[in-house]
Amino acid sequence: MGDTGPIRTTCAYCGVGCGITADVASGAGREVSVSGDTRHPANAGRLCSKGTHLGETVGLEGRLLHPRIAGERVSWDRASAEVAERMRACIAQHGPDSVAFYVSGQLLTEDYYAANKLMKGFIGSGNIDTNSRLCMASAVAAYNRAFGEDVVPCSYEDLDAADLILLVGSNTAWCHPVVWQRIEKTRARRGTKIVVIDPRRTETAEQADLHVPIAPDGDIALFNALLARMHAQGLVDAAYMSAHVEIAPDFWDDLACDPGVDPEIFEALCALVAAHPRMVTLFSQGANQSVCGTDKGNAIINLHLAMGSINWIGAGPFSITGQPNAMGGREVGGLANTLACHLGFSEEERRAAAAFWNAPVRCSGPGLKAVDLFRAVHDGRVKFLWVMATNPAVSMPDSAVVREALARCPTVVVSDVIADTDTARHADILLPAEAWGEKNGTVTNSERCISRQRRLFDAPGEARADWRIIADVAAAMGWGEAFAWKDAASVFREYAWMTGLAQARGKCLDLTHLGDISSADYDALEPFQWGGARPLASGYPTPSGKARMVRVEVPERVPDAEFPLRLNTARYRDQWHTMTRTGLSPTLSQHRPEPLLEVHPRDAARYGLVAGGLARVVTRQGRAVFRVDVGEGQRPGEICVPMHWSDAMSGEGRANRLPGAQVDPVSGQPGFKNSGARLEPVAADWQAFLVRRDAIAPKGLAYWARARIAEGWLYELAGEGAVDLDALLPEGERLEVADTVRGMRRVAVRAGDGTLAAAIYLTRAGQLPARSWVAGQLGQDSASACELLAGRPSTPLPDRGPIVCVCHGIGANDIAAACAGGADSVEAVGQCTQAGTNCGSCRPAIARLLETCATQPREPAE
Ligand SMILES: Nc1nc2c(c(=O)[nH]1)N[C@H]1C(S)=C(S)[C@@H](COP(=O)(O)OP(=O)(O)OC[C@H]3O[C@@H](n4cnc5c(=O)[nH]c(N)nc54)[C@H](O)[C@@H]3O)O[C@H]1N2
Ligand SMILES: Nc1nc2c(c(=O)[nH]1)N[C@H]1C(S)=C(S)[C@@H](COP(=O)(O)OP(=O)(O)OC[C@H]3O[C@@H](n4cnc5c(=O)[nH]c(N)nc54)[C@H](O)[C@@H]3O)O[C@H]1N2
Ligand code: SF4
Ligand SMILES: [Mo]
Repeated sequence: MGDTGPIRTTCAYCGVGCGITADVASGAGREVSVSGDTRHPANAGRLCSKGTHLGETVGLEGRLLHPRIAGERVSWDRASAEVAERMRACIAQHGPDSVAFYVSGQLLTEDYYAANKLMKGFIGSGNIDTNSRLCMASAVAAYNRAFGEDVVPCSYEDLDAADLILLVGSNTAWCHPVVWQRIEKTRARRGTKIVVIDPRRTETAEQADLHVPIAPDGDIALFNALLARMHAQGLVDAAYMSAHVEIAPDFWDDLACDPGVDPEIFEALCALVAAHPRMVTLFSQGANQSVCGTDKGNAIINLHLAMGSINWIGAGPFSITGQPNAMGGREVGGLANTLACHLGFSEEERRAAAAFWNAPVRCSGPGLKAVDLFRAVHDGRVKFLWVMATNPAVSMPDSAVVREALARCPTVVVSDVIADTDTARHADILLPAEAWGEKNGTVTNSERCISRQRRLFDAPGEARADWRIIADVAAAMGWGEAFAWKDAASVFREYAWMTGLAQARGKCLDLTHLGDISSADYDALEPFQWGGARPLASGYPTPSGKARMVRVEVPERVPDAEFPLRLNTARYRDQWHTMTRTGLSPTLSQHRPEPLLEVHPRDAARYGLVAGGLARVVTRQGRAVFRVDVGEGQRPGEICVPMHWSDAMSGEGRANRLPGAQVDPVSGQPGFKNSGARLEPVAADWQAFLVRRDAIAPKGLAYWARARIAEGWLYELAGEGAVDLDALLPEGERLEVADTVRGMRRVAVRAGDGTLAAAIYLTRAGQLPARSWVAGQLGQDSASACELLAGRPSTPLPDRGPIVCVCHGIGANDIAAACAGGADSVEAVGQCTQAGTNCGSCRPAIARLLETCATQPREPAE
């Protein structure tokens, strides 16, 4: 695109919605250097590790560049016509509800609007749902129940002003790192207290003033008990309640219950809440992803309403969103249970939408929610499924059924940026979409701030904007006039006008002032918050104008003798979901190169697991294999695995083989974080690691997982019996050593030009060399045969240990050395080693290492 100067855009990843300043190198390449946008209100210049390393994931590796039907490259005209034709035939034969779209909070608002309009306006079905169902649906339902509209009543500035911040089911330091840094700053400035309510001792929990290690789904008991205590102590805000809150007369009866946590911890929590009405509760997946997630949301909101801790600076119940545009999807109405723009499905609302769109809007009510939608695909009620910007074969619960559904469905269309995803493997028709850095439009972050994502590079191959892909199909269906937008700005203007329908019905959502925005002004649009900082301060959008306190009951706990452990699933700091993009970054892949099973020492002993060995998790739905990580961070009886690894990235490390499809009855959100499970050790009589230039999927092993390194891939492997090296190594000149007594084998393969093409290090009993030096030799020709087979340079390098600071490549051993040398704070470690001085995402990890060092006896001085 030539030398355009820095471009201001928004991060591709989480719902913090950080602004980015992107410097695109001139020339035809796709080089970009990324820094935080100091003028963006979400981050004021900060970026976390994922944002900082975005530049590593904009290459064309793995990209889907052309439309394909049954694997064959076709023209766009042919592809759009085929999608339209199959959809038309399906509707004609089986009715509109036999087609469905499954979309994503990673679409831009303009894409989302187009998809929703096509389905609900023209096709005539409510069957469009989104991965936000797996993410925010419970929070949406809780807000709707309490406020009469899906409105987040808080802003990030509340985090700057709060005296107390409760983090409920949120590993903020890893999943919303820039928000976390903001919270830490507030604490440093004004002594804000931080409470983390999470069964696991995460890096966030370690930094808290109080960690409340509740039982899985113990939130309702905790919040009900807390609220009952505040009521008993006369701390509810009677004046606020009588003016602004509807409450059933018997609400307080029998509310008090066992909080389910250590009495001392409960007393400490009560004291903090009693003393600090200027309190924000930030809640995330530990609250939402539960079969009682909506009730958890309302339990949290109840506390804020009762204490009057809402609608003033520094106070409120704040559901923090996950995806960059989860909020935009909620606003345009992309969930199956909204029609569009915060409208429901009443006759009157449907008529209004029909008039606005000049469309029939025949859908009579809400469509199928994600889990039900895939059930309907599975049992043949839905026969045409179009998946956009999400990877349900990996991210949906009970994925064996989801995969079977995809395999059975007569037509699966997938719009993605990557060619080989687990979901794309099931597609009949693949449509190449523009990726981050190419697409152009708007996103809304957690605090309702709308910002622009701007194009940095030309779209590669034939990739198109998602909204345009949809519009082209609509045109091929004969609805071209209603989808004749010439650019993203035109889509945005139409959407902005449509919010007038919400505004006219007393809702807060209103963007009509942008209905006539010129394309130039749209291009220059500065980030802005719809609804202002506190949109509910002037009244609640319910018929009475009051908020509602919803009585929620403590769920019963049913023990399961066959699957006695509780399985939790969570995220890693430097990976994004199903790893289709972050999995391509060598830097980001260092933090957790493998999927770990976190288990308490007591359970490890009980099930015969050893640290660093392998374990199989078994549930009613399936089984999966992980590397064992023994630690006190898990409560006894509970285990945790990461959600990220797919079949493309590992042998059996895909977490969603495990959870069942139980959902919250109100929101339809699955309970990903609390499934019955048991453990088995995995017997492997050899283990190995392999580096090679290309991606392979080894067969017949007990375990494998791959991680990106600079010049290729690093594979961890384990298996039983004989090893078929030919299946693992490419052709080339082989250097080999073997020690049959010790069961050691090492083979290095050199390409014709003398560079290292692959190397495998295998052992049946002993240790393997450090990965980092070997990984660095791939594609190089400087190491001698001796060095390659030894797996280390002739002049040994210090072993840095597991990499903690990915920006500067600083390992745990470097930090331990700094600590032994007298560095006693995160800052001091930064001064000695540089660790933690760039993006800061690893600061909690450094703090943890400092604590371990401090409790270990110092080596006597020499
Ligand atoms: N690095 C990274 N950041 C991300 C993402 C990513 O993939 N990687 N994804 C983004 C998206 S889409 C989302 S939705 C967010 C999610 O952000 P988070 O919600 O912070 O992420 P999770 O790790 O899924 O879950 C948070 C915590 O909930 C805890 N938990 C489990 N069960 C319970 C319970 O019953 N009660 C309570 N109180 N806590 C419980 C878990 O132990 C876990 O530590 O992250 C966003 N940011
Ligand atoms: N066990 C377990 N499962 C979970 C969760 C959990 O905590 N535990 N969390 C759930 C949550 S909160 C979420 S949000 C989901 C996320 O799950 P997914 O949405 O399935 O995860 P992603 O890997 O983000 O998938 C996005 C896909 O869209 C593609 N893509 C990226 N950008 C674009 C674009 O602009 N256009 C198009 N067309 N495609 C694009 C990517 O290549 C990728 O294939 O996972 C859910 N699943
Ligand atoms: S916190 Fe990190 S991942 Fe989230 S938007 Fe900011 S830079 Fe991107
Ligand atoms: Mo999410």
